[in-house]
Amino acid sequence: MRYEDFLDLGYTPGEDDLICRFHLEVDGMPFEKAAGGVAAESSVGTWTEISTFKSYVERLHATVFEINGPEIGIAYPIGLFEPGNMPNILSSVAGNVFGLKEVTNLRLNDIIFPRKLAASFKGPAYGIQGVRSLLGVRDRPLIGTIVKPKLGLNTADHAEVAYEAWRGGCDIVKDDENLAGQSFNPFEDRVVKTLEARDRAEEETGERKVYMANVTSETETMLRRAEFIEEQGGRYLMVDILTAGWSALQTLRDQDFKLVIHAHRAGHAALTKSPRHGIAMPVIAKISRLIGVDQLHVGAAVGKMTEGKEEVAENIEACTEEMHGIRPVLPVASGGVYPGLVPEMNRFFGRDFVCQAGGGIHGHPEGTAAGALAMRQAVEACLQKTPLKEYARDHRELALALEKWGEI
Ligand code: RUB
Ligand code: CA
Repeated sequence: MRYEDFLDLGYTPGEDDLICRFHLEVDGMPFEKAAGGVAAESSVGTWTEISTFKSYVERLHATVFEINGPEIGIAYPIGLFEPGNMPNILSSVAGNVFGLKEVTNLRLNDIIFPRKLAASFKGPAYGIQGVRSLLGVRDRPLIGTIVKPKLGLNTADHAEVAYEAWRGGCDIVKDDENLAGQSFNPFEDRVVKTLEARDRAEEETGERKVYMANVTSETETMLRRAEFIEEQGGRYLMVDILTAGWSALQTLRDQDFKLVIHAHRAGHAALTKSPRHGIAMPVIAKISRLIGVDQLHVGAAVGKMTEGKEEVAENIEACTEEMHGIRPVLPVASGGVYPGLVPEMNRFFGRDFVCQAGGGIHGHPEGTAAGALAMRQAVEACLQKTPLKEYARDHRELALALEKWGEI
């Protein structure tokens, strides 16, 4: 088959096709031929016609079925893929194609998994409703923090910062993405001491609190760490899905630990930041959801990171839209969040999200507990539909936060 043979604009994808939508830019080859080239290289073709090609192979070829300017749609027959094998699927649809010489830019903007292929993955064990039941918080956004400074604190101080955050009003405390088992704060000791702090905070506040220890590591170590969290009475783990890798994530999910999986996406911008090349965040979100994370960073829309509202809305949709009955993933808003942003985030995200702030809590003039309380007050003000400034009149912690960081 020649590249041109992978093009059929009259083709209507069937329910067993996997569909990918790409943004494509070409140099030195007609656009349609290059589009066919992408379909060829990501399915059964190569750059020249070959004598080993059998007629029965043809039923597996991908088809360019849609071209709208630089946007193309490709349908892949399900038989091309091994069920339950995410690396295999991505080695096809997001593999060699990025390197073709005539393809100057290529971005995988969307992926739609057929039901049968989706059913070969576990999906989230908890998802939005599971997390809400676990925490016993039904009617408001969850409030989370990252222990800061992100690296360097010793174990006792780490646990103390976590305790202060819970005491002040956080539901969730997490490690940062690059904290693992460094010598200044070893993993097991940290889990033990931070869970002790959690128990203390639960007793004092009467609220359910959770700690997300970062297990990101080589896969075997990661599994041992997850097991350790479970043994110690933890309820959550966090993992950097991209640096750990899809295969490791799948292995972690497939153990069926009784732990909620929080997915950090550190490194995603290397794939997602260019609008013309790479892999879009909704694709990463759908892959993570299929494999089975329960909550995922989607951007804050109004914080310190580059993604604007339109992009974050697409990320949220990928986490929550109907997807063959697979549980929705809880969106986590993070990156430069502080109390003054909460009303805008509330309008944008609705109630089902984790409002997560590091600097915006630990940077409070009166410390971590006051910072957590200010965040809680901002959320309460929104639930009562009271403007922050008005609420701040008799909520000192919120007033101080607004004074330091302002609001939008
Ligand atoms: C937030 C934080 C998050 C990143 C990435 O800290 O540590 O890991 O910002 O977030 P702070 P995302 O609140 O101090 O900015 O993946 O959501 O962009
Ligand atoms: Ca971080």
